[in-house]
Amino acid sequence: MTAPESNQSVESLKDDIQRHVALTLGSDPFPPRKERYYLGLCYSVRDRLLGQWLETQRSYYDSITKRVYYMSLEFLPGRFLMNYIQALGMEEECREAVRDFGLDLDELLEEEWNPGLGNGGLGRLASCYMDSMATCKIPGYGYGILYDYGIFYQTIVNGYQHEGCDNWLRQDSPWVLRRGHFMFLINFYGRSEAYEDSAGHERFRWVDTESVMAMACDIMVPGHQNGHVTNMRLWKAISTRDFELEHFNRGDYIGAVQSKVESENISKVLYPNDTSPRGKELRLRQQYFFVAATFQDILRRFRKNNYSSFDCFPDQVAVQLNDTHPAISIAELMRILVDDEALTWETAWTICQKTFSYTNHTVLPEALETWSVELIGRMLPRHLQIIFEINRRFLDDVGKRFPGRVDLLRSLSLIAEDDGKQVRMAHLAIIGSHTVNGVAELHSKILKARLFKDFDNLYPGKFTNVTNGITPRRWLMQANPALSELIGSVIGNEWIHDLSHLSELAAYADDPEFQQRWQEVRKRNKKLLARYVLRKLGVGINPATLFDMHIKRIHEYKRQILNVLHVITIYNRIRSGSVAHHVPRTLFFAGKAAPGYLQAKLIIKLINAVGQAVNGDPAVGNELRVVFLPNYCVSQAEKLIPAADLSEQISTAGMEASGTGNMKFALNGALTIGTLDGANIEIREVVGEDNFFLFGHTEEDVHRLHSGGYDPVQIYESNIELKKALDMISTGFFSPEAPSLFRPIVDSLLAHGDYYLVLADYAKYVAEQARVSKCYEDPALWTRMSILNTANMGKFSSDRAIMEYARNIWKVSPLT
Ligand code: Z15
Repeated sequence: MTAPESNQSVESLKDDIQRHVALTLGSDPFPPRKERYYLGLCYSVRDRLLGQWLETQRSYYDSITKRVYYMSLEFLPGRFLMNYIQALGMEEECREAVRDFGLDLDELLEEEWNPGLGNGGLGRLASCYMDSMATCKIPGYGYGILYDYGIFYQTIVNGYQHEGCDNWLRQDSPWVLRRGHFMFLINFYGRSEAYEDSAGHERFRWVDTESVMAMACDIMVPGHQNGHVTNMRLWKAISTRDFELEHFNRGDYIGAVQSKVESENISKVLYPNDTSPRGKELRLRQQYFFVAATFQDILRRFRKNNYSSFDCFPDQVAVQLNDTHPAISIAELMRILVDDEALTWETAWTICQKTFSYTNHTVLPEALETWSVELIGRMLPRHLQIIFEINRRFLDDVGKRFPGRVDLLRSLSLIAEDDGKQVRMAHLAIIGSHTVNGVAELHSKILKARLFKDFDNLYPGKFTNVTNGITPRRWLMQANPALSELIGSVIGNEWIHDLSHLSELAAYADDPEFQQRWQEVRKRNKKLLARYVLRKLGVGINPATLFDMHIKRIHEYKRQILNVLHVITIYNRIRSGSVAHHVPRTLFFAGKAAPGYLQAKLIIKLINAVGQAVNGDPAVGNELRVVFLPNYCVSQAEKLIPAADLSEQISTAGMEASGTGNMKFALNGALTIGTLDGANIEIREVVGEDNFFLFGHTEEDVHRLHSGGYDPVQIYESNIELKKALDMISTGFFSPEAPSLFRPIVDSLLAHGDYYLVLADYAKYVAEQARVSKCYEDPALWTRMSILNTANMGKFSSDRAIMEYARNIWKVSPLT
């Protein structure tokens, strides 16, 4: 595949770019203009992948193999162009081709808008998994929604987050292939009607529905230089003709257009809440819309192979539910099999359980999805009936196995009765699946021991773990070319498709010459980032300082506040001249807050206010700088992570299911300061205790403290530095114009019990940060630790994770 073919030459590439500029864009190729040539290059690269894509898709049909359907309401692929170029192995050719036109490839790449079709970790994980499915040649597809508006565009105005529209399709994307002929009808509302079939059996049908069409839009996901191109199919809502006609017939033209617009709203916008569903009707409509469209596509492919019976459906189809967002799939497949295909309930249920598997991504109680019975009953009346029937049979069974255990029935039921009747989507996903997995060892343990304990007792063996992973193609090769080259120069390039090869680097950890080259690369990355920050924010930062990064969604459980308290503490020490082992630091914060999450938005304001005070204080000089980078996204992460010295992974133990940013940092040679939470634990295990900065209460401690006896006020009273920092926040030191502005933050810590145990971990955190500084003062030690982090991160490749899913859950093997 890497053999130079004729269309891989620089000359053919140049011809194609100019041809596309002229004949696809209808633009004069002279003089070469950046935006036009960027698109010309996109189309030329796309041409070279399309053939491989068609061939891959054809090979699936020829071999009639079992396929995986990765269903996710979110994908965060990041920019495509470089990913496609490197997958084709054409980076040098592309550089040269555009250089001959007087252009710079790296500048062209910056023209591309990030497709923000996800919120954070969950969406990015889905994209890493697509990359690995393609690279490992696991036959399958990603399914989701093509939102017109992705995650909002964040700006910071006067220290506050402002949300803007992310109209990413404003310019037609060359990567989205619209399949206007692939349309499925999707129904909503109406009612379920009983009738008698010809054999005299009572059956049900869904009637008087409103409908909308789902149009397929495809995006290619190439494997790394293996000729395999996986498809990501995203649905877009298009109004139905019938729907319009009804109004037109009544002479109601405006009404017709209005209802058309309304139905197309389904795929209009991504909900911006990471880990906190809001129970909005349109969101449920999105979920069912994409589920119903995907199942019509799955059935279309299944039928094409002329199977005589549905019994072999699970031998052809594995459906992975990325969180509970697509969990209504279980009721949909039951409806199809029972109502449309006339299978018995028992047969249909067996097929369902053999088809689905479910990944849980959180144990935060507020994140567990429920939908009111009222809403489901109105929007999906037949599905509600099916859910009730699933529940009835399930509870019957539990009742027989555990007679008299009413408590058990209540805790396991699909229906929660506490605050109005609610359907618990996680329970539906668990009982409708053959396997349920958590995303890191600790997380999976918590699922079994706490959150879903009764289910685990009921179905021993159903719960399992697949620790998350990240793709080394994007997160090392593409994001960090300098480090990749250095690594390649000593151990070759096998690591790109087998990350365990990085372990060969360990032999060089103490080699002074290698250490020096390692430091040079890291220094260069830091300079590049400094230049970017200067360009974007007009703020000058010093690459000689320790780059300390806390970049992720803003959420109380991720404890950005703990970091801020440390910053204020250092600030106070500098001002009072009592700095022990201080190393000049630059603190980077980045991340979005859900627009309705007021506390998180106030945290952003506080970070910026502290930054303003610190950066503007002449007493601080170059000792400490705080920057908040607006609009964190995949391509910003690619710039930040390779320049980090220190990675902040400081969530309250037990609350971060896995984290994947933690893996990206360690892979790029940053050291982690972190709690025993999520995948941090496994990262520390492989990189070694000596190469990780650990602090804080354990998950068991947290559990105990939450059961009673925790007194944050007592900690506040007894720690002078902590008290001082909190008093400064609450009395307006950082907000002189509005002294009580940050009171809600201090109140959550002191008056409302400090649920996230910030105060409980403060002292240990500050002490461990001092150890960080001390290590940083010894470059040979730090560099050794850094190299050993990269060297030992092989386990965290998403290739490893995907192969575990394939072998243990999906039962599919790679194509040969
Ligand atoms: C999300 O990004 C995550 C969990 C969720 O329940 C939702 Cl709705 C969104 C994250 C976890 O917080 C993070 O720990 C994990 O690494 C990531 O999913 C991928 O599993």
